Amino acid sequence: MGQQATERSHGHYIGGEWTDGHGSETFESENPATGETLAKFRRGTTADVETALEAADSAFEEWRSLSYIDRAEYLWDIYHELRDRHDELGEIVTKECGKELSEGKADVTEAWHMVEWAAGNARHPHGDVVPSEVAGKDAYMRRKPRGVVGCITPWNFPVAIPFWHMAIALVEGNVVVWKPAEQTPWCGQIIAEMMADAGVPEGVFNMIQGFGDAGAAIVDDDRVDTVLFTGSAEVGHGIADAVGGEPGKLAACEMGGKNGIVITEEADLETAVHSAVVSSFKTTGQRCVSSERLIVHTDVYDEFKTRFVDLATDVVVGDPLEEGTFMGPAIEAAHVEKIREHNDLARQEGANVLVDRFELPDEEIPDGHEAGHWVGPFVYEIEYDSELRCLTEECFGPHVALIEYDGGIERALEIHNDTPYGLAGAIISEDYRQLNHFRDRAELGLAYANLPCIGAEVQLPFGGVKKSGNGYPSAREAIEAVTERTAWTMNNSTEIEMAQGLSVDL
Ligand code: UN1
Repeated sequence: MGQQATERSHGHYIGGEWTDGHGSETFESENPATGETLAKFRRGTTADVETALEAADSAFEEWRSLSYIDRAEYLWDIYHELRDRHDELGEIVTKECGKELSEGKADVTEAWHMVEWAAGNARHPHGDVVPSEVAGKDAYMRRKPRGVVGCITPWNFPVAIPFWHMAIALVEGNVVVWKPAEQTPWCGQIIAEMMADAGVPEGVFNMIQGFGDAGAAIVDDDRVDTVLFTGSAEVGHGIADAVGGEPGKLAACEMGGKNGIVITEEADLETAVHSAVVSSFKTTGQRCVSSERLIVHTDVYDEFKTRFVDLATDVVVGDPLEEGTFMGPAIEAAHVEKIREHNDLARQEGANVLVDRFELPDEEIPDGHEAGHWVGPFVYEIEYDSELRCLTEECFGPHVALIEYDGGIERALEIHNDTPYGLAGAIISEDYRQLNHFRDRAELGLAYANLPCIGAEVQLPFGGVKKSGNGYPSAREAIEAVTERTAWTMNNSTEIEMAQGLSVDL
């Protein structure tokens, strides 16, 4: 499927074949900047999930028997294709999820970085050699694939995040059943085509287009050994609960955040303003790592506020394919409403609104894009109070609060940590003691100093604490979720000598 939308509806990829599946319903992929239909897809049913799980299950034995290096070969093909088609795919990402073009391309870059990391990992030593307390014994830890890995991925990184999950799962010898986000099925289709073109053996990789019912069917099935999920806290907590009750089954979920940036009295304000604008408004605030709280020391508050408000007033909201656009539209009409509700909630809770570009004026909407899901920055200041819902509930949009604090870094951290989430955050300060204190005490998984809190590199662990996650479905740490560990102890002598001095006299 190339750059053009087609009339026919695209199906699922199951057991090495394209299929329309059991259902008759279809759904459409929409360009959020124009409202135009990009392509039509078959809506997967629980019966399609069943077929995919069967195909995966029967492919497992053969796939796990290959060497790591042989499994990685298939991914190297995909790595080259992602690189060769980088710009073309970046444009498709932008058309389907509305991120501006440099971000659409960065999504593809992140995907090939992840594939490179996972395939390269095949030649990396795995496991530990452990000294035995008995001289005649060898002890070590060996990893084994868990089996069927169910992957459920979000629309905001429609190429990168599927590879966060799947690349490492496959290299480690697992088979995959994947449901792309229903908002970005075109990217799902392209990734499945890549897997097919790379010759990934039948049943090893399966893709079902569909909605929450298909996702739930993956999560609930007994054949699924691990569920990897990246997406909303609401869905992720449901998955964690469903899987948590089943011994032997694992879920690694990475969810939302109410991410904060602390700007201390020692901050370089240029760095602060730059980091805050990028973290709050890039991707239209629709990253799980986007910042929605700026916690600013009273000594620099007024100057920071003036400069931040100026930039928030000026950032270009527009056609994401156009050079010079800073942020594109929201993903869909329902999400615009959700952002509106968060803005209203802040107002009801006493926000002093500094920038309200939520209803983008007609003259700012690019020609031919009137049906797009436009929203602009919403910036407010509010006095900190731990009871405020607007400071604890995630909006997932260009919605950000300025909170003034007085006191030391401890006070900033008290405010920073006062959310149920703990995904990403940053501190802007020239004082290394403040930086180190933030690193050690901020409750989060991804901490940045003098940088925006978006833009993590794939070789670092990506995940959060508290309500932001219960495991790492991505990057380096995902290996833990897709492998079992066998502690192997082998006797090299003819005597049986036990650990802990246990006697074996018969
Ligand atoms: C997300 O926010 O949903 O760290 C994923 C980043 C990207 C991944 C973001 N590498 O901003």
